[in-house]
Amino acid sequence: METTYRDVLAGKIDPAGLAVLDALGNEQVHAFVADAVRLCRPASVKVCDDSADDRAFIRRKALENHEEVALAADGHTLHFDGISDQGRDTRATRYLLPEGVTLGPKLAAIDRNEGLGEVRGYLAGAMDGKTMYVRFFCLGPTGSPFAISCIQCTDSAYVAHSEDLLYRPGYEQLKRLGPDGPFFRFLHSAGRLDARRTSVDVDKRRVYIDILEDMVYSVNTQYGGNTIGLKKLALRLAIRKADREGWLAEHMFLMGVGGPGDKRVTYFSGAFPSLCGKTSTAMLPGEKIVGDDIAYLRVIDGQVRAVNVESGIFGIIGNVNSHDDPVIYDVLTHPGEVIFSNILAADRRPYWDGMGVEIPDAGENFAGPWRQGTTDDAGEPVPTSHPNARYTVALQALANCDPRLNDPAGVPVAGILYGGRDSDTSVPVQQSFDWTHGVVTMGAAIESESTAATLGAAGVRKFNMMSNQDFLAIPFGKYVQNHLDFAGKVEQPPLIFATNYWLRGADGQWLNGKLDKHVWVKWMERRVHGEVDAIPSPTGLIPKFEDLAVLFTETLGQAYTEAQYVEQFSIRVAKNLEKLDRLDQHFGGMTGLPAEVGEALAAQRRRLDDLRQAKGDLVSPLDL
Ligand code: SPV
Ligand code: MN
Repeated sequence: METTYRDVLAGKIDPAGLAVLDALGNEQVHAFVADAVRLCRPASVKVCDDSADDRAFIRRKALENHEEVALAADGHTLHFDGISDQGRDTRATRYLLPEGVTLGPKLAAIDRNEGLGEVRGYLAGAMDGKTMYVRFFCLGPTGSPFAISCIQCTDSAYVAHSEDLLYRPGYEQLKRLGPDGPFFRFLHSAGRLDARRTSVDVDKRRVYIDILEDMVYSVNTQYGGNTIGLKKLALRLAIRKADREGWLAEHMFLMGVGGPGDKRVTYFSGAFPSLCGKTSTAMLPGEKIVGDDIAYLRVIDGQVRAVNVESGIFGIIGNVNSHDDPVIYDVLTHPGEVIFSNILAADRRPYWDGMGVEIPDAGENFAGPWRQGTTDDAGEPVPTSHPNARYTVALQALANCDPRLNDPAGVPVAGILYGGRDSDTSVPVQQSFDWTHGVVTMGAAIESESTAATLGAAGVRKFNMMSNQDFLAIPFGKYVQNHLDFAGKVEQPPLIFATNYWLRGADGQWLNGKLDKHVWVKWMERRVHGEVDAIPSPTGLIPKFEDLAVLFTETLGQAYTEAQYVEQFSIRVAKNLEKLDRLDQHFGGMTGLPAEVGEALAAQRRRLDDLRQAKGDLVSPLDL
């Protein structure tokens, strides 16, 4: 006789949990949960609905399981990931490739049957003696055309707890969808744990994406980027769904920028590779944050609208201090629900590098017991906190959270920022001539320069298409085509801007202050409303000096000189031509790129060549 999901769950789940599952009346859910139980063999199964009780249960379990420890402030907890489990593992992350499907040469894939055998082999019996938590969440606001239902099965109460802070509850929504309600599914096990409750078998860490089943497997890891199903694992599935349905799933923040006298709010989305200023832009003091990491964009009634997929922040904590990041610092230093990860705890208080307070002599951090001067196996000093140490909070805890965070219709997107990082090529801010020019020369051409502190050799430049390249689940050429097509359906597509906060002068000093980005954002807001003019340059439309002078005074209370303007906004013609050479090489390695890419780059080259002939390698904005 065939075994039913009830047979599989018998003895592992209480009647209340069974009733929660039954009430969905969705056989696909039953099949998914039963398969996870049969494979991972947990000792018990806890099915949670959207109730406050179940959320409290998960928080308690994270402490009881010692996956988190309570810190002194009410609601603060600390979680450690293993010393070699501190980031997204791009090498162990692969698409399970079904026969006859091609994803292009750039995407890491493994034959589906082979990959399933491997990852399901690691998951077999992985929850022995543990509880499996079954959670329902929603990507995007519930009851919205953007919404995607999700189910997470995990043996980590830390993962389940993080998701409570980062996502909207999704049980009732899935129930409303009825017997055929579709959903993304995520199965995770942290695997064997050591005394610190961190994953032991990280050499067998795998994140495998099954595009046939809209499912992601994750095993032998705890770090959020590898385990929190709804974050980067779902983004990969969403990119494919968006491709099928004609919308965009992007690695973007969403923010509301105030207009003159704060009488209007204009919404922008922005894609930046890490360490290029993404969070600090989304968190600019006085503006409103909708989201800091992932946005879905759709054309609704002829207008581009977007939602934050998430409702919380999993943010880098390094260098968060009361001076530069007052809003988030305040949340991290007052009672309220916060999960700290991979920082230093001393006397049950959290400390991290760049916090702006005195660091105690000793405590425990991501690497174990720690003292000032502790070195690792290679003799290198162990930092106070890991460079990728993070905080997890709900957006509602932030004083600057936008009131439209949960609006089912999303917010209208008036502008899109693409932020790169280079010391010598791109002006601090410019606007594209049109949608295609922006998609090709700004979005698809985001380039960032590594910094000595984080990525080894300084000054190594890397392209990162729309800063979404790590998560692309369709061929690169198709992805660019989708962007080009997206705005074809709208009368007034969002304006596209490129930023570069990282220019240096001949003496090696930064050319811009940390808060200058606030002026650039205000300038974009004025551009959207046609209130300031711009100067055409070969690479885009740049601000006029007199507008920036006014905005520097209004926004930062600072004077801005013509000499500063000239140094920052001169067109570095030779350097821009070098970037085009690098881009030609980069795109040359891709197949199926739309013809517009080559055309837009060729036109940019012609404009730069013409300017070089007429005025040389470096041209002042006053000479354009
Ligand atoms: C990023 O690396 O872009 C993050 C953190 O937002 S992770 O969850 O690891 O993706
Ligand atoms: Mn991210």
